Amino acid sequence: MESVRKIIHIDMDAFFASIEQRDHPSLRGKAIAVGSPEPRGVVATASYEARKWGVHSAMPSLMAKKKCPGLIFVHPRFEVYKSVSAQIRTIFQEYTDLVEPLSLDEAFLDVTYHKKGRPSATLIAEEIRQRIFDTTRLTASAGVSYNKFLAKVASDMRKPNGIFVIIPSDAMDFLTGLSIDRFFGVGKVTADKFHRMGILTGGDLRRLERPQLIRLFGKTGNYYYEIARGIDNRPVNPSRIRKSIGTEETFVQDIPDIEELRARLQEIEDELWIRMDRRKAFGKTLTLKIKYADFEQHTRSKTFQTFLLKKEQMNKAAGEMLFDCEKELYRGVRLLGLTFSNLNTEASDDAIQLTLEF
Ligand code: TTP
Ligand code: MG
Repeated sequence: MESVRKIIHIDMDAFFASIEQRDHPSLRGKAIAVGSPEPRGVVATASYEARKWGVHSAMPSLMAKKKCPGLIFVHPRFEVYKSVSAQIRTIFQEYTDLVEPLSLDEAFLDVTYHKKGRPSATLIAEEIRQRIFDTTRLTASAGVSYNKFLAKVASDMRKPNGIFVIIPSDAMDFLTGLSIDRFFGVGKVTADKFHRMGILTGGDLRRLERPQLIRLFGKTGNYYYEIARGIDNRPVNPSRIRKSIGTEETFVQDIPDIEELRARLQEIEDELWIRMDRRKAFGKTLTLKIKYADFEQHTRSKTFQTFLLKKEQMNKAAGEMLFDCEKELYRGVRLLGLTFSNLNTEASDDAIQLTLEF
């Protein structure tokens, strides 16, 4: 029999906002947004008091202010957020070396074999939450299960300051009733597609066969098939946070024609946008890679002041970069690739400057 793993997902509650409320007692109990109140600014995160009014991450500041007239905007202090992030990671490391951070405020821990000799993963998760609170005066929520997918979904179920455990024998029932929007790895684009097909819950998803899902979603169809059944064998990978997200395609035959290349680039753009969406990521730098028939490779990059929040912005930039290479394309193109870097999920100082264009 395969051994069952024990995975914990820890996610800090309203991370930036809670830190601001901790450090500025006058903000406690108030509806606050971390971000810039400028017309083009967006909310990085909102306190739970503000969320009651419908304010949430990535919402344009103007809209947030309309929804919650008393909303207080607070400027971000990245150095502080990073140092709290380091504090919680030090705590995680005391329990296991298998720690995979997903962003500043969340991580997976594989505690199947761990350093402390505690009898259960749930006890470890509770102990970690307590340790985080004692050290930082901030609350975290935890999900505990036998794989990453379920642990991640679970950590959202009792937020804030809660813990939720999914044992193997409960997983199917849990997933049957779970809204498809809450599935980790299903972004807004895919959720909308599922909705249009009448798939609203895990139970609905489970009615689709594997070949059908692969036809609809490519390789990711396998992932959807498996998570609907509570299967996720991805290991907790203690490498660092992803710095870029990209996709590329090698063509069966070299393509010398700009119109055809444009069409192929569009497919790559669609795929990249889905990948970004799945991880709730936005990027500032877009890189186009072109490999010619003779294997010579060129890249072109464009970096923007603010995150590209709209697909049309990405399409436009990618199209322009391809057009810049027009004179070379007659050589025949073997491969096209498109990558986003400078991601908001990274710990960069400008992660906050998610700014919308109107
Ligand atoms: P999240 O864990 O997604 O959100 P949160 O910790 O604020 O709230 P929750 O209680 O629901 O976990 O993100 C962690 C931090 O990352 C968040 O405090 C601010 C930042 N962030 C952005 O800057 N932009 C974004 O779009 C999102 C989603 C988060
Ligand atoms: Mg969080």
